[in-house]
Amino acid sequence: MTYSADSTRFDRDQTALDDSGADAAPDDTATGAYTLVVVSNRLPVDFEEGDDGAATWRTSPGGLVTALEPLMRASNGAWVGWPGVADRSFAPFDNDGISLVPVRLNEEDIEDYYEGFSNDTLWPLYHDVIAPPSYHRETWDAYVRVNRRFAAAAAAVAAPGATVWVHDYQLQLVPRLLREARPDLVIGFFNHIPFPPYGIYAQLPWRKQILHGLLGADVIGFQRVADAGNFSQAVRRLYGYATRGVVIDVPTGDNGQTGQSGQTGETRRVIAKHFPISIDAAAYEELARRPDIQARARQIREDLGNPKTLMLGVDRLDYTKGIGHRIKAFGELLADGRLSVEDVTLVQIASPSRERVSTYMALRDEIELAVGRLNGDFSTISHTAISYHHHSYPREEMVAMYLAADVMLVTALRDGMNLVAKEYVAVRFDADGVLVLSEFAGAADELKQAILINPHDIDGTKDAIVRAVEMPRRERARRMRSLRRKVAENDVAAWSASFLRALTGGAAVAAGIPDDLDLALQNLAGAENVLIALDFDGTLAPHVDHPEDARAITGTREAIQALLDLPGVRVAFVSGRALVSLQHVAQPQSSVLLTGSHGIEVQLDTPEIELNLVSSELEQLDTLARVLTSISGSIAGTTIERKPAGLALHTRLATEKDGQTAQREAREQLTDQLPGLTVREGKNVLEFSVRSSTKGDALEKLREYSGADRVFYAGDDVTDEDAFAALRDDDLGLKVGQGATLAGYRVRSPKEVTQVLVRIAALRAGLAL
Ligand code: GDG
Repeated sequence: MTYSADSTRFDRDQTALDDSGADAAPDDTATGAYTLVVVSNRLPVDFEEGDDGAATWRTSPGGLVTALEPLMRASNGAWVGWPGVADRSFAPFDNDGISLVPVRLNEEDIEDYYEGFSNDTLWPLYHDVIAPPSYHRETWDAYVRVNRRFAAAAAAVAAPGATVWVHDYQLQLVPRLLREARPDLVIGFFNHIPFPPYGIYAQLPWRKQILHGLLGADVIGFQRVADAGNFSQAVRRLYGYATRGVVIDVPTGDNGQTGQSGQTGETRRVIAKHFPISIDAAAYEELARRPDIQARARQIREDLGNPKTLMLGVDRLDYTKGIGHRIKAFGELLADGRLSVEDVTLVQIASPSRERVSTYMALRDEIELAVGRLNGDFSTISHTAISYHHHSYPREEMVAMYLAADVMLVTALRDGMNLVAKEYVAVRFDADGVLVLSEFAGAADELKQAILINPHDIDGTKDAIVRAVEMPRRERARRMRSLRRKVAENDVAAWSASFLRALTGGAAVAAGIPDDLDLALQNLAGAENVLIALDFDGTLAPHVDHPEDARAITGTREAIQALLDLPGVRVAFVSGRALVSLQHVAQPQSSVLLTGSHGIEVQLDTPEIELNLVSSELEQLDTLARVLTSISGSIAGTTIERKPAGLALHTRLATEKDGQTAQREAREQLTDQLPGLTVREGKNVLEFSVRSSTKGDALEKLREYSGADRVFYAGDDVTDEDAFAALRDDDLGLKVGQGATLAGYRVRSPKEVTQVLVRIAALRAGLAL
């Protein structure tokens, strides 16, 4: 098999994937049998060599295993990963009811793929270059080689049509490699660490190959909204693909080299969205309620001399965690006399990590020097300022420490999520303890009742620590209760379920209204003010060959009228069509609120269509018109069409060569002059828009305008995913038909949608049907 360093593609004349890890390849009995395959760098087990040289395996109880275990068992799942020991081959085996498929890594792979490219290039780059990333072509080659081996192992065990869920930055090429080898698979990817802003990501010499690799997935999950946004921006900047909210249109013919689609103009829809990871909150609480663990927590405090305040930091010894900043702030507080070593002790667990990477060796020296200095300056014979531990502890001991700690310090400079913050909250069933949390940790998006800090601001961090130490019991309890609700509602099972729901979502959809949907409708119908927002094509009206012929199915109009007749109900249509066209086909009653062109056009209880472009957008529109008019004036057969917030360049009547030239010219000049422009590619048409509005934006506007406290949204298309993404916990999303979705419910066709509308009206009117 041949491979070129600047491409992630397979050589097509070979049938097998990479066989350099053939000794790790699964045996025949396992091949192609699994309907759910998880792929991660490490298997969820630790290897131990018995005296007789035989392998024994101990489950490493990570959150991911806990979350996926029941699913894996129920759905015939396999886990593909490295068993954590170099140069050893193992046949696939069963551990605790899960099939494990080991991938072999030799010493060189570990050095170059894992310690090199993953941990010395991607890790610092993705964490905002807190440490300088290294860029070496040999380690990139190793990354590609090992990614191919993981993809080969996954492809070999996945059943036809199986779902494969790939995890984390070590395996970003796997989605594309898998798609090329096995187009039948449904492929998801989750990035556990941040995705950096374009200005930083752009440093990576292999930035296009990585994006191309990831875009092989159907759903790409991130921790934070901002991470997904950074990713979509990188895709726009480097490939020029159309992105709308969470949806990216990836041309199917693009080989990743040019960013241009093939001849067909066909695209594949990829969803890039945040799915914040969590923990098994109930399991942590259960441990915390154990009397022996509570006794241990008391013992810990006693052993430390019963300080008034015990502060705790728990981190892998990593430069992203801001351990140095924490120690500096604590040291200054002791020096200023705002805290005293008699009253306050900081316990710092720094679990050993990546000890062969030189940046980590230097970090350890730096931290241990700082701890030593601080203790030398401030500790007394009876009181130690920092109780520092460079080891790993069993989970029970961690829980006892969380229970013992009055203040938990999470001061990460950049962190995908930070599970320690969530674990601390889950453990504190006593509704006590204060969490000081860096706003640069993903957890800060959800845990807003923590004391949020910017760890670079040492004075601010010091003030936050003092505030935490002095916080009255009532405030502590109020904040902790609210934090606990967040973590309990969104535990790791909810996380994996929502990711997999978005990824797989329904094969054949049965006719009728399913029971769980009916229950949700009953719940919704009780809301004070409710907004019923509906996509039109494919949702109320079946798809037809000529868009102007689309009509809602019989009974829809009456159902909508019944809703309009009720107090506290507003009905809206949310369409991708231009409003004039929507009015033509839908012929809505006058009190129906209308939004068209994916939210660019709005008509709310007035005869006028609003199109509120701001002045910078009007200027862009002028530039756009100037560039396209000049291109179409000089290339025969090309025409331009004005759209509500943009222009389209049509090349249908031009020769193929002229058409391509016109499109290339337009792209090049406009990328240069208007980098923020949204581009959508269709068959023989290139559409540019100065506003990247989505149906999600439309829905937000309608929610605000109608003052609704609950929203119902029904849609069938991938552009409706933006609207589903904008729904809140109490809202109800209804997907019509098959395909990946973020909606909570699904029905088969417009016929069921009309039945649902009739049902809502009846429930609301107090009539049981
Ligand atoms: C990556 C992302 C994201 C630590 N020391 C011990 C120990 N731990 C456990 C903690 C926690 C886990 O390790 C660390 O998770 P974090 O989320 O804090 O950080 P990373 O390892 O950097 O994880 C991160 C995560 O992936 C998940 O997506 O949140 O942002 O960087 O569970 O409790 N556990 C035990 N002994 C120790 O000494 N038993």
